[in-house]
Amino acid sequence: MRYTLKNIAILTVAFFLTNVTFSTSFAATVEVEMLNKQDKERMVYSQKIVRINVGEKVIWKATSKGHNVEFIKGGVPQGVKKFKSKTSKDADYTFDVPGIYAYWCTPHKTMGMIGFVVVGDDKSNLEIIKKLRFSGKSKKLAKELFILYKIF
Ligand SMILES: [Cu+2]
Repeated sequence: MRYTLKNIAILTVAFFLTNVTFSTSFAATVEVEMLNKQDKERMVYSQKIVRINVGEKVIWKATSKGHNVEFIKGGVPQGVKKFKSKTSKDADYTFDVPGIYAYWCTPHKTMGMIGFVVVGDDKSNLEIIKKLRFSGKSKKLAKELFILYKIF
């Protein structure tokens, strides 16, 4: 191919189109805020259920202090190592294993500060997730989320 101006223009456009496709399909990152208050709720993640593709990342912003993210024991796909972030610090996690991940904020796990990440639309660990023991306010909330969002 000759390096005419027209060919260079075509190559440039092709290059940008490829990059755009890549960034939309692989580089998605979801941001969740850790908050003391959102509307009428106290001690809450800004999004309770996040759906992402395999390999995508969630960032939890420490917008309010005193919160963290801890994967619930038995509440993640098999083979996933435990994860517990530092209180009052931003945290991030890249989800390479498909399935449902249940997590809570360690200090507020009985106050309804729970969240779920569904990776790759894989619900194969659904029955295990349903059997997780939540207590206090989180018990009712988990049940409501299961019904409201119909993912479980
Ligand atoms: Cu908290």
